[in-house]
Amino acid sequence: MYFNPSGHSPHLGFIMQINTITTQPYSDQNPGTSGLRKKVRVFQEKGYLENFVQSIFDSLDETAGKTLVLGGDGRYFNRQAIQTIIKMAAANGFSELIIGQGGLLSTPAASHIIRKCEAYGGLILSASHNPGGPDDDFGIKYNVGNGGPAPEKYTNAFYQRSLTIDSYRIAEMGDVDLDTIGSTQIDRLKITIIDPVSDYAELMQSIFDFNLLKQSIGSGYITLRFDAMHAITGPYAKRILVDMLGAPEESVINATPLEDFGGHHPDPNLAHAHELAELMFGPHAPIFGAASDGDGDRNMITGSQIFVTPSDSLAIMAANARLIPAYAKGLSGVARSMPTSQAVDRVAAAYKLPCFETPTGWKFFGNLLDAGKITLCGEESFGTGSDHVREKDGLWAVLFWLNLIARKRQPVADIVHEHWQKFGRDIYSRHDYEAVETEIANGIVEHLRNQLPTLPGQTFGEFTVKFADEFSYADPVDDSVSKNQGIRVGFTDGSRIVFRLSGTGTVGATLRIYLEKFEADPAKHDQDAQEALAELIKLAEQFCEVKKRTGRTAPNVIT
Ligand code: G16
Repeated sequence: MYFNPSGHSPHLGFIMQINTITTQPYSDQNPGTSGLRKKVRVFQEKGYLENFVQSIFDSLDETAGKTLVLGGDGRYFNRQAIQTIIKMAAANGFSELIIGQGGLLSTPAASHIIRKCEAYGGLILSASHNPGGPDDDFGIKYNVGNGGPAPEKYTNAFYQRSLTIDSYRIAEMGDVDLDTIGSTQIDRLKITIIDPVSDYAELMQSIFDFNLLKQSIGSGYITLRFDAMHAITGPYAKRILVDMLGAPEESVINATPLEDFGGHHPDPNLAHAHELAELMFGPHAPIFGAASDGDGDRNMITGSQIFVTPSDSLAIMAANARLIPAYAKGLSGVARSMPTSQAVDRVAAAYKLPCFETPTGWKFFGNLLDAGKITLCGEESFGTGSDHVREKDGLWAVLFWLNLIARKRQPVADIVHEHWQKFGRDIYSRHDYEAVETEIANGIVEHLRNQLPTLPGQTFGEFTVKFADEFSYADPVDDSVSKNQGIRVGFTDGSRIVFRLSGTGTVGATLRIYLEKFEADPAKHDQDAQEALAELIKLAEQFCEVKKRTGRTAPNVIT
C-alpha cells in the first residue's frame, strides 16, 4: 500500500493504489438457482472471478461507504477468492468487510450476520452440495440486505452487466490475515474477522429450548448422530450439539471441514451420507440422525429405521411448530417450492394457515418472509427454514427436530406415523438424471411442452390428467412474474409428476423428475415409495422419454 497520485481514487478518499484492469466479458455468467456455479478451473480463468464480482458491484446502487459480509464453505479456492474479493471491495469503496475466521461462514450464519450487522449485503462462496477440489466445483452468490439470496431482478442485472464488462477495479494491497479474530483498518477500509459460530449459536439458543435439550441428551433419552460431511457445519455442530448441549463428542462425525470434503459429495441424502444411513438402518441406531451439506443450509432428517422426506419434514414442523419456543404463538403462514409435496398444504388447510407455492429457489421465499406472510418454508431439495434468517438452515432444522423429540417424548418414526395418521401420507420421490447432454435435455423439455395442450382429460391406467402446464409464479408482494419454472402434470386424485432442469449443476443438464401420490389409508402408509409410485414412474418415462433419449436405464440419484 502506498500513495500514488496517478492511481489515487479521490472520490473514495483512498490513498492506496486502485488499479483498473481491462478485461473481456464471458458469456456464461448467468446465475442459476442459487448463484454462479462453475468448475474451479473456470473460476481460475483470467478475470473470470473478477468480472463476476465487478458485475455485481456495478449493478448495486452504491458500494461506497457500505458494509459487506464475506465468507464461504471452505472449499478449494475459497481463500484465494476471498483475498481477491477483499481487494476488489476496497477498490469499489466498501468501508467495512465482516469476514468469517479462516474465510468460513455457513450460508445461514452469513444470512444472520448480514441481518444482525445491518450490512448492505454479502458474498457467499459456495457450490453447496456439489463436490469440491481443483477439478470440482466453486460458486459465488450475492445476498441482499435482508440476508437472503439476491432476487431475480438483481441476478438478471449481474448477468447483463457481465456481458458487456470491460474493466474491473482492484486495490494494490497485501493479503489479509483471515485467521486472527479482530479488526484492522487498511486505509479507509475496516476489516473485521469474526468467529463464524458464536452469533449463530446465540441465535439458535434464542429459538429453541436449550435447557430441555440438555436434559434430554444428558438423561440419555436423546441419542444422536450428526454427519457434517467434512463441510462447514462441523464447527457449528461441535459448538452447539457437543459444547452447549452436552452430546458426546462422537455424536458429530466427519466434523473437520476439508477443501475437497474428503473426496465426497457433501450432499445430505441417503446415497451420499451413506455412513449415517447405514447406522440409522442398523441395529445400533441412535434415536435421531441428521446430515447437512457443503455450506450448511440443507438438512437430512432420519430416525432409527426411518428416513423423513424433506416434504414430510416441513409438514411435520408446521403441524408441531407451537411446541418450539420461538413459534409458540403460531405461524403466520407457510410456503413450499412447487415440486415439494403437498403434505404441508394439508397442515395449512387444517390449521387455516395461508400457504404459498413458489418456484424452486430460496430467493422466492424472501419477499413472503419479509412481508410477514409466512413463518416457515421448505423445499424437497433438503431445505427448511423460517423467518429467523433468509436462507434455509440445516442445523436449525436439526435443532427443531431434537426439540420436537424432547417435547413429544417420541422417537422419529412415531412422530412421522402419527402425522400420516392424521393428515394422510404424500408418498414422494425425486429421480435425477445428471449430466445429460444439454441438447438432449432441451429436446426432452420441448417434447414435454408440446404434449401439454393434449394431456388434460386423458386417462392413463388409474390416473386421469386434471391439468398440464408450465409453472409461472406471480410474487404476491412485488407482483414480479417468473415464468417457465417447471412442467407439471396433475391428476384428478391429487397425484403429480413434475419435470424440471436443475439450475445448480455444472456439467451438461440435470433432469429432475418429481413424483407424488397421496395415500389416505393408514394400512398402506408403510409402503416403499418406489413401489407405490411405480405406475407414475412409468408414466413419467412415457411423457419425457429420458431413458429412450439418453440410453440410460436408471436415474443417477433417487431421493
Ligand atoms: C439451491 C437453492 C434451492 C434449490 C436447490 C436445487 O440449493 O437454494 O432453493 O431447491 O438449489 O435447485 P435445482 O433443482 O435447480 O438444482 P443449494 O443448497 O444448492 O444452494
